[in-house]
Amino acid sequence: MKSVHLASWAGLAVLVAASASLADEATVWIGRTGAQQLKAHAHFAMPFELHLSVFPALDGFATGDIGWHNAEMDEPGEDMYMLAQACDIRVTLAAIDPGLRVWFGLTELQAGQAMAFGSPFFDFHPIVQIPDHDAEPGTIFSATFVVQDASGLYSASEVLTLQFTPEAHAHCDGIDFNGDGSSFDPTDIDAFLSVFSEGPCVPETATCGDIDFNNDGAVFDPCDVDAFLLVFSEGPCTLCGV
Ligand SMILES: [Ca+2]
Ligand SMILES: [Ca+2]
Ligand SMILES: [Ca+2]
Repeated sequence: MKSVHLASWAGLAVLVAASASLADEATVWIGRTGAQQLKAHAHFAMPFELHLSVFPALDGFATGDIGWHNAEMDEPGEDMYMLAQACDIRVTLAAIDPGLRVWFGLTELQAGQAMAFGSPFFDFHPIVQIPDHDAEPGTIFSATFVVQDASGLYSASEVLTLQFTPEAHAHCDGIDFNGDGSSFDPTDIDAFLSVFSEGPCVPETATCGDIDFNNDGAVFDPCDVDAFLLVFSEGPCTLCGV
């Protein structure tokens, strides 16, 4: 089963790569300087926000949106030039923070391992993952990379540091609102609505949760009722039940 899941998210990553337009996608451009040194330039704002993972086999936050692409034009003003066809590009993961993962195909890269991009043209979309669903938005996770040329034509790049953070997202409480161990129980709806209207827990002897169900800090907010009812009907946790 696991291999089926892995294959399906690998396929999804390919789809992501195929559907994104180059003009506006997040890109790491790989070229060379006038002095024949490899150069990698990240063309996106950092820290790069990771969305909740859409990959069935990957927990937490993940993206395949960042394309690693050969430079497509010479830009003398940036000291950035296109690569020769003869080069053989490898990108080594030099270091990575705990809590961050980089997947190249089905392989989770370890520090010191390289992604083989080969000669231009290339456009690879390694998947970057923060597996901890509870990772705090704003926490920065870094990975550093070095670009090398196995053909020996170009010298190694300087270290490229990429920073990632989990996006702000709704994180709902459990729907066993009265804490009796029974979920998907209409009594929990009664209990939630009762406490929401400043009434007692249902049953009164139970200990109910707090009414900031979506944990956005706002209480006595109808959005918490909507979010509760949506999660109760097996929908996703959203900030306002939509
Ligand atoms: Ca319950
Ligand atoms: Ca809460
Ligand atoms: Ca709330």
